[in-house]
Amino acid sequence: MSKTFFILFLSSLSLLSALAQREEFEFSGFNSGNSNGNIALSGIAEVDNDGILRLTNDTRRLIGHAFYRVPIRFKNSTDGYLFSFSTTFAFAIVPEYPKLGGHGLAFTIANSSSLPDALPSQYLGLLNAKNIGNASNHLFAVEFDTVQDFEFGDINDNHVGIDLNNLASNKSVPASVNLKSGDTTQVWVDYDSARKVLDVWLANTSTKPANPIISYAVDLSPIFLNEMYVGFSASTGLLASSHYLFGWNFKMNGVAKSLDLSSLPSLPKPKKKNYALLIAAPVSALLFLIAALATAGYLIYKIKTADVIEDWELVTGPHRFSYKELKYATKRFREKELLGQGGFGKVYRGVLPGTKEEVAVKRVSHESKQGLREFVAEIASIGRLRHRNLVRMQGWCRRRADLLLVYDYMPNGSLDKYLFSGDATTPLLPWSIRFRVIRSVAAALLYLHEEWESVVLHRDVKASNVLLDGELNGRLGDFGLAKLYERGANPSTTRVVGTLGYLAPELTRTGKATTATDVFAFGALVLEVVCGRRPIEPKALQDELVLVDLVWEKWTAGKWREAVDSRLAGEFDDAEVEVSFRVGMMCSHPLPAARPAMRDVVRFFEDGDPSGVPELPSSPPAGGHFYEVGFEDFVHSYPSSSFEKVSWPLSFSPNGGTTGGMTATDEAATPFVFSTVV
Ligand SMILES: *[C@@H]1O[C@H](CO)[C@@H](O)[C@H](O)[C@H]1NC(C)=O
Ligand SMILES: *[C@@H]1O[C@H](CO)[C@@H](O)[C@H](O)[C@H]1NC(C)=O
Ligand SMILES: *[C@@H]1O[C@H](CO)[C@@H](O)[C@H](O)[C@H]1NC(C)=O
Ligand SMILES: *[C@@H]1O[C@H](CO)[C@@H](O)[C@H](O)[C@H]1NC(C)=O
Ligand SMILES: *[C@@H]1O[C@H](CO)[C@@H](O)[C@H](O)[C@H]1NC(C)=O
Ligand SMILES: *[C@@H]1O[C@H](CO)[C@@H](O)[C@H](O)[C@H]1NC(C)=O
Ligand SMILES: CC(=O)N[C@H]1CO[C@H](CO)[C@@H](O)[C@@H]1O
Repeated sequence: MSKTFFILFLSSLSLLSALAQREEFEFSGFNSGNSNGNIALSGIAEVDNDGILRLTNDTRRLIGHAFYRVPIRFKNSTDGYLFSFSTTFAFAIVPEYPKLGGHGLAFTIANSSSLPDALPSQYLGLLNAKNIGNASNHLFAVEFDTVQDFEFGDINDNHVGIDLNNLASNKSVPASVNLKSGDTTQVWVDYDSARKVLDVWLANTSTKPANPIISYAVDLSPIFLNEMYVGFSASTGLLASSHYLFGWNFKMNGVAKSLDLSSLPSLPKPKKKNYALLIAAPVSALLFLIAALATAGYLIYKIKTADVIEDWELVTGPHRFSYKELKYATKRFREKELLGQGGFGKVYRGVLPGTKEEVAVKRVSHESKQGLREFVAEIASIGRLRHRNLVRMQGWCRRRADLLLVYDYMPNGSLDKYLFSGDATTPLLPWSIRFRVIRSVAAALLYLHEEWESVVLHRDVKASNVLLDGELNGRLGDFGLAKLYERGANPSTTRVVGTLGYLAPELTRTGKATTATDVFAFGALVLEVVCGRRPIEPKALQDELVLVDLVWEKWTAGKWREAVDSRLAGEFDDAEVEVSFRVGMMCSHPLPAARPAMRDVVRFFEDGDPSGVPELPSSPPAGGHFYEVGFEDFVHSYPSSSFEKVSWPLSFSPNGGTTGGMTATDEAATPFVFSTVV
């Protein structure tokens, strides 16, 4: 063989490989040996030592991008014909809170490998508010979205969507696996340019399922330029997840190879016992050990599954229920007994075996054993709170990571059902009852803040936490529970737990709940009850978005009657409504010091004289708005309370529908706990 020929042969080989590299690549893990510097990272994306590519961690409002460094030719430059392409990749989404994802990850093909103008949160690091839907974006994305964003018409909080120049998906379906599970998910995306069909498969295994979950007939030619960058984008918002990629294959004009999930790097799993030593041991010793282990294992099982009894619990005996008893009462936590579900857990109806008394049993899970233990210690005192306007906590039971709280059963459900359900079977609450409910909640808060032996903050005052008893008196439920969630597994972080619209502005900044933040939430509740509208109504016109602003406007224009719930048809007591408006506005003041104490609030209501309530300021305290700005960007993402269809904790869900995929309904299933690391 001549030397020249050999060199020619070599150079054509390298030419071929250069071509092939542009058209096909396979990464099993992303450490330098595998991806060889071919991945361009931007935002906070990084590759760790195990070769896992992390797009974002669980800090709020982050963006991470990872793109194949060189652009890929997608079109024949002669005739502009779009080629077929195929890709498969493996990812995992690990949310900060097990059930609340934030926000998601997208396989992306774009005219840029860094998307410099993109925003985090609901924009997924792909677009921004200005360029949404613009045909000059040339953006193709397959989104794996874990937040239901109403602005973009998301179908639920666990979906796969095809996005063309837009974040309102052109096609979307519920995901066939739980994207927030933290487990590795493999995705296959194929575009067949001859048939003009885009297919997407999804599985938590190495095997491609028989049927795609999306098969979408679409001509992608207008979206694609001749050369485009392929990669991934992920973002976090007020809620956050860590987004990981483990492997990625891509091929033009062919089918990308499936990934073998077992050969990819994986996230550290909780440690399992290592039995390797046992196998090496002599048979007799082995048998002996097995017997010993089995006994020990059984004992450990017995201990672990036993109800956890704290020392102090023995002292306050009567409040403790046995797990068995509650299991029997709720018919083994049967779905049929489910009253509702919220961010803190599910609520079941139960009938106590001895007394045949109806109770509501809330099942709370928490990631941190320590947090749970501390909280349980507090229940001992919270459980002693007694007031006619509080839902009585009868007792509790702790079993492993589960905490079961037993409350009085409230047959008439929660206040939000009456205010917003909009269905004909739910009676409209007349003004007299509304006023009574407001006053009872005020009395309950006064008791918690000032009348008990120590100050108890409620932290989550809102319509769905106000329950109605048989005589339609208001009773405040769920006191103190939010506190459990402010402590994460990591004690150095503070979380804000609450519901958007009821959260005082300083709370989102400082993360510190005070009596004034409870008062703020109470103010939002009062206005809500008077106006029959949620504190934040994303469906409303822009300037009617925030209820307190709307009321302020009507108030200063002297037209406050127009703000009263129109369904009352003018049947209300003028003085009572006026007092309620004044108190509601005062409590909603952006400055905590300007809000009244609950003692004053109760007095204003008792006097029933509008002139007894101090005059409101003549101009809105927060530059043109009553409510402080800065919330806009997540108002769109978390219209939490506005879509909350679940009356929780202790009430009937109006339609049996619950959040979190417990029952399949079309109802908007939005996380209604609004939480963040401050
Ligand atoms: C997440 O990444 C950001 C930016 O690199 C960093 O500031 C933050 O500390 C990280 N958060 C965690 C929880 O590691
Ligand atoms: C590009 O299009 C031209 C004209 O139709 C055709 O001759 C050529 O084979 C195409 N190239 C590829 C790579 O498909
Ligand atoms: C694609 O990006 C390049 C480089 O940023 C830019 O010059 C070009 O105008 C873009 N093309 C389109 C159609 O946006
Ligand atoms: C779309 O984007 C282009 C380029 O950024 C801009 O010139 C044009 O005005 C935008 N169109 C719309 C409707 O916003
Ligand atoms: C995708 O959806 C957007 C907005 O919903 C629409 O303007 C666009 O025409 C759709 N594209 C295709 C190819 O259907
Ligand atoms: C895979 O997903 C199915 C639901 O689609 C689930 O039942 C199963 O437990 C998952 N398997 C693993 C290993 O995560
Ligand atoms: C309005 C409403 O639902 N009222 C009910 C409240 O609960 C009592 C006792 O269960 C019922 O009799 C009422 O009809």
